[in-house]
Amino acid sequence: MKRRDFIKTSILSSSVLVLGRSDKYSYKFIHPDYADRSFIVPPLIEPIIVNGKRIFKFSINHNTTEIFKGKLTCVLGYGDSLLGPTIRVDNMDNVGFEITNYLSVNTTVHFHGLHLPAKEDGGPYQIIPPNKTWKPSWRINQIASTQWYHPHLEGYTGEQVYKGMAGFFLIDDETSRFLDIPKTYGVDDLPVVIQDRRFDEKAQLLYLNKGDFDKSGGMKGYTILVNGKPVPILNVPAQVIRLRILNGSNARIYNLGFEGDIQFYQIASDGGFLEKPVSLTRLLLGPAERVEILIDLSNSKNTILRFKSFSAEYYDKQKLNGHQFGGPFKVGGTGRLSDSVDRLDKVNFDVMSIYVNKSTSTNVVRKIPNKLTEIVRLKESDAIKTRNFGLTVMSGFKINRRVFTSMFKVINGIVLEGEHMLHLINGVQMDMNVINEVVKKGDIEIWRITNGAHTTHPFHIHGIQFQILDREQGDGSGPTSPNENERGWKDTVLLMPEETVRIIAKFDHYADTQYPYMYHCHILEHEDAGMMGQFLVVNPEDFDTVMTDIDNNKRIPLKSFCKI
Ligand SMILES: [Cu+2]
Repeated sequence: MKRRDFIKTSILSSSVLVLGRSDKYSYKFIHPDYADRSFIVPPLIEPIIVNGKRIFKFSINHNTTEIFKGKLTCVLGYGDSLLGPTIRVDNMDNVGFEITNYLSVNTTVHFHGLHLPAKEDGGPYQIIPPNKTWKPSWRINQIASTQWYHPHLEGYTGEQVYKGMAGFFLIDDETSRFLDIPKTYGVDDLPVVIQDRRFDEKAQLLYLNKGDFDKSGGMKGYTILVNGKPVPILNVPAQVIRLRILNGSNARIYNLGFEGDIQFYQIASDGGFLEKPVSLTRLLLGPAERVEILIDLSNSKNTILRFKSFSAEYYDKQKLNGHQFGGPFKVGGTGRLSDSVDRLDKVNFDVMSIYVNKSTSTNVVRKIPNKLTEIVRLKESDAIKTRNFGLTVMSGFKINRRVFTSMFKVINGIVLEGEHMLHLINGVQMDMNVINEVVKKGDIEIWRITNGAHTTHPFHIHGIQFQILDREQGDGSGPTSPNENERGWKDTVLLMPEETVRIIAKFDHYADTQYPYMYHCHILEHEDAGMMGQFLVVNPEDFDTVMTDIDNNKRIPLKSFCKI
C-alpha cells in the first residue's frame, strides 16, 4: 500500500542564482526608542447569549500600533489592535463565534489546544475569504486551561501570526474555581504572550528579510514584545501572582526565569493543571507552549523583579551536553545547534519587569497550594499501536509550494541563492490532497516522534491533549521519564536535535471521514515549508472504507469556504 508519495519530493543538486550584494540585506539594530512600556491586559470579549449559546463576535483587521515613539507600525489583529481580545468560557458551555475577515486576503482562525470537531478547528480547510464571516460552534468539553487562537492558512501561518494575529482562549471549570489561586483577570491572574519581532527603520515589521534571516531556525526578531508592548513594566500587588505564559513566537525558544534566581511554581501546562505545583528557577518554553506559574510576592513590596530569558545559559548548557555551536555533525551522537541559534539566543535578555507597588486587591492569595488536581496516567499497555514520525530537514527543491527557507552562500560579497531547505515529516511535505494517517476514534495510541534534524522542533497535534511517556537523546543513553513539569497534559512538545519523544493519547476526537486534523512543527516557517501532516479520526466501522478510498485516491479533503 502506498499512502505516502515519496516521489513528490525531488532532491536535486544545487544551482545558484545571483540575488545581489550581501550588504543590501544586512540588518542593523534599531535604537530602542519605545513609545510606551506599560503592560497591557488584552480585554475580555463579552459574548452575546442566544438560546443558551455564548456567541463571541469579532473581526480581523488591518490596524496600527505605536511601538516606537512617533512611528506607527502596520499590524494585523483581531478587533482594533495588535493581537486580539481574550475569549473566556466555562467547561460544558455551548459556544459560537462570528468572525469576519476584513483583510484583503484569506485567513483562518485555529483554536489551538481545543477539543472540537475538525470542521470547527480553523485549520487550513476552514478558510475565511475577505469580507466573509465564519461561524463555528461546539460545546466546550475539556478541563480548565490556557489555550489560544491564531491563523492557520496553508503556507501563510507564519506571516499572519507574525503580523499580529493571536489571542488567548481561557477555560474555567470547577477545579479552577475551587482552588485557592489568583483568579482576578488582569489584576493577579495575567495573560502574558511573549513574541519576538524585527522592524525596519520606519518601524515596520520585517518578515523573512533575506540575508540576515536564520536559514532554518525560523523567523526570529530582536525586539521582545509582551502582549504587544516592548519589554513592558507590569505593576502588581504584594501577594501571590499568576502568570499564564504563552510563547507566541514563530520560532524562538525562551529559557524563562527571574534575575536573582527567584523561585516560582509551575501549576499548569498546555492542557491544564499539573497534579501539584513544581518549584522552578528556570523554565524552557518552545513556540506555542503554555505554562501557568505562581510567584509569591507577599514579602516583596516595593521591589522590582526582572523576568528574563536566560538563553545564553541554556545554550551554554546544551554545549556542555555535547551539542555544538557549529562544527561538524556527529553521526550517532548529538547534533549541532548552530542552525537554530541566533545572536539573541547567545545572551540573557529582558522579557519584562514586575514592579511590586500596587495596592492589594480584594481577593488576596498569600500561599502556594500543595495540591492542584489529579491526572490519570494513560497506560502504555492500553495503546493499540505505535506510529512513528520522523522530522527531517534536508536541502533540495520543491517547485510547487511557497518556499521560505532558502540557503544563501556569500562569495566575494555576492549573495548566491542555492537549494532550499525542505522540512519533512516521514519524508514528505504537507500536501492538502493527501491524508497521511487514519486513527480509529477512541483508540489509545503511542506516537513516537524522532527529530532527525539539527534544529529543535516543537511538535503539535490538533484536537487532543496528550501525555509525554519518555524522552530519548540521540547519544544512546536510553529513554528518560519526563521532568515533573512535563507530566501534565500537553498539545505541543519540544524536540531537541536527534531527540525521540514518545507521547500517548486517547484519540477521542469528533469522528469525521471528510475533514482531517493536523499535526505539525510549530516553528511556523517549518510548518509553512511543509513540516505538517493530516490525520482523520473515524468511527471504527468506517475505518476500512476510508482506508480503501485513500488507497484508491478517492478521498481527497475538500476546502470549505464559509459563506456570509
Ligand atoms: Cu520545526
